[in-house]
Amino acid sequence: MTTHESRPSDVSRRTVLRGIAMTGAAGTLLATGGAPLGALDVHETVSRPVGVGRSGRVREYWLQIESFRHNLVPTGRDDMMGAAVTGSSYWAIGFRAYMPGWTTPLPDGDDIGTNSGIPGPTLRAHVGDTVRVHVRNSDSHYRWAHSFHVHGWRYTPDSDGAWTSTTNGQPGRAIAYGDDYTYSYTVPADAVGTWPYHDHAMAQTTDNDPNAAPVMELAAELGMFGIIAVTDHRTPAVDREFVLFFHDLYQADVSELSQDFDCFNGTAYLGNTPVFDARVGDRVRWRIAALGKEFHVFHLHGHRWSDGLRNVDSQLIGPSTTLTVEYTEDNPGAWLYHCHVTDHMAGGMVGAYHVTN
Ligand SMILES: [Cu+2]
Repeated sequence: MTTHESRPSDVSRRTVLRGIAMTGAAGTLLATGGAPLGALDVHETVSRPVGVGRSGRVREYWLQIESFRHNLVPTGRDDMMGAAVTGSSYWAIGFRAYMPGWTTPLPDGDDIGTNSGIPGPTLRAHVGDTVRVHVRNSDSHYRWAHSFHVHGWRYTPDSDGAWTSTTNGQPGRAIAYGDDYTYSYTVPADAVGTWPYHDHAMAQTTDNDPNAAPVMELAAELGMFGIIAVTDHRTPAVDREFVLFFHDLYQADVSELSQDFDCFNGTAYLGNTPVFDARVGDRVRWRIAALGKEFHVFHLHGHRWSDGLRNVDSQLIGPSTTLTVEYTEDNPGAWLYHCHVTDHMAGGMVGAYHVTN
């Protein structure tokens, strides 16, 4: 039995953004047929339902940090307000997944998601696994030092990836441009769930002004983040798994932007943000995370789920916290998901969710 974890329906748009020619209708799983099965442990998850993987494996991820031009609003339109949006392109930085040795980028897949860089690839592990993440810094635009810092997995200080002035020079805390580093983790039983990962190196500024104050985790604001999904033998199999990252960019930090943008997965405004699809009867899971300095409310129209204590249709999420939302789909229609903080809705945090019979 094969269970699809996700169907990134925004795949076509995202691949166009990356300038990589790929064919396939929106809503279909792209490129899994061409995936290098067996070359990477991570691809074994493709053919297996979520939550029934073998444990005790060594999983290897090869991530490259890359800088690239990125447009947060590729249509130039806000379909909620019916308004034009300009000034939404900037120099982004993101993590992309590669074949071993960083030879070639991995294709988009239902395990890692769209390998566009924002968010970075979804990293999956099973309780009992050992994970090694090889990170190469190819940030050719900014040429900043970067790091890779995870939540959820267990690590020693050598794999913390957190820079301070007093830890300067310690392994993995600030990988210089052109260098690489390998981080190692174990996945204990209490790691089951959804976690973020992100850059945690020194503060930076995008301005050349030497008096500009450096911004903590500016590289994460520019796109260096992603989601970690940890399962065990009790994790229910699902038919759809959606990854949704809440994040914000500020004109004060990125001067070429025309305004602040409140984003889902590197895009802002209805018509640009991811379109998620499901069918009635599907078991659905959303893995949701946030970074930055805002508190958000994940709200999904036409649906309710349990937060563990009560039934809800809205849940609060703040910097570095996550939500794992699960339900059985029972309500067909064209729905909205959005942040219920009104300023954030107006800044682009609105998307579409389509349920068919
Ligand atoms: Cu919000």
